[in-house]
Order: sequence, then C-alpha cells, then structure tokens
Amino acid sequence: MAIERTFSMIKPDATRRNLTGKITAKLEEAGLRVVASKRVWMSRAQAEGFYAVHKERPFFGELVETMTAGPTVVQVLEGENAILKNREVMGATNPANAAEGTIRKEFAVSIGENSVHGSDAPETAAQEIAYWFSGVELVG
Ligand code: YYY
Ligand code: MG
Repeated sequence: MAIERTFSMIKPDATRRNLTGKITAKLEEAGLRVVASKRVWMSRAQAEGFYAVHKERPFFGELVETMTAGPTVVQVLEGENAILKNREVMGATNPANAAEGTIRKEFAVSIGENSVHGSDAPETAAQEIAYWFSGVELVG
C-alpha cells in the first residue's frame, strides 16, 4: 500500500473544548503522522470556498457559521492508506452513527459540530491540502 497524504481539520467545536491534543493523539495512534499543522480562524470567504461543493445543500449556511465561530487546526496527515484510515478513525458524519472508539463517537457534539474534517478521496485530498498549505509548509 502506498504512502498517502490527506487533509484534516480540528473544527472550532473541538478547539473550543481544548481537544486539539486528544484528537491529534488518536490520529497518531492510528498510524498517521502530522507533516503540517497550523491554527487558523477562517474567514467567511475561506469557509465558503473550502466547502463550495456543499453550497446548494440546506445546511450550508449553518456549516459556514460553525466553521467561522472560532479557530480551526488544519493539518496534513501522512501514512499508509492515509485517506481511508483517517475517515475510519474520524467515524461517521453523524456522531449518533459513529462506531465505538472513533473521534466523532468520543468527542462530537452533533452532526453540525462533529469535531473533525477529513478528505474523502485522492483528488479532494490534493485540492484541500493546496487550499491551506504551500509546498514549503509540508515537512515529511
Ligand atoms: O465528510 P463529512 O464531514 O463526514 O460529511 P459531508 O457530507 O462532507 O458534510 C460536510 C459537513 O457538513 C459535515 O461534517 C457536517 C455538515 N453537515 C451538516 O451539518 N448536516 C448534514 N446533514 C450533513 C453535513
Ligand atoms: Mg466530506
């Protein structure tokens, strides 16, 4: 299995509750390595651009509100099968459906405040990494 990179965010509901370290530890325990990380308080335009794929969805306005409500930690994770592995350790979008031991099961508040984001495919991982990081910020 090839070494991959994926994009991850620790969302404002989690930074507010001081969970950055606990969530990062779960990612590391799953075999993922943080190769870039920074804290950003995203603007409305940045949030709308990042989640543009969802702009016609009924929850879009609320999504932009929650993502701009406080600081986020944006990260690039590296490891074997990193995209799928990160999705597994995150758990289902709705924490009510998330499996035991997953980040969303343990920490998420609701479907809207679900603590983490992770890329869903190689193409989106590449786009999302490039949206937040320049090449010199990725230190493998
Ligand atoms: O990739 P993932 O975060 O698990 O879910 P998406 O379907 O891509 O939705 C992005 C984001 O939007 C989700 O993490 C919370 C929010 N959301 C929502 O508030 N209500 C929904 N019914 C679906 C998604
Ligand atoms: Mg998604």
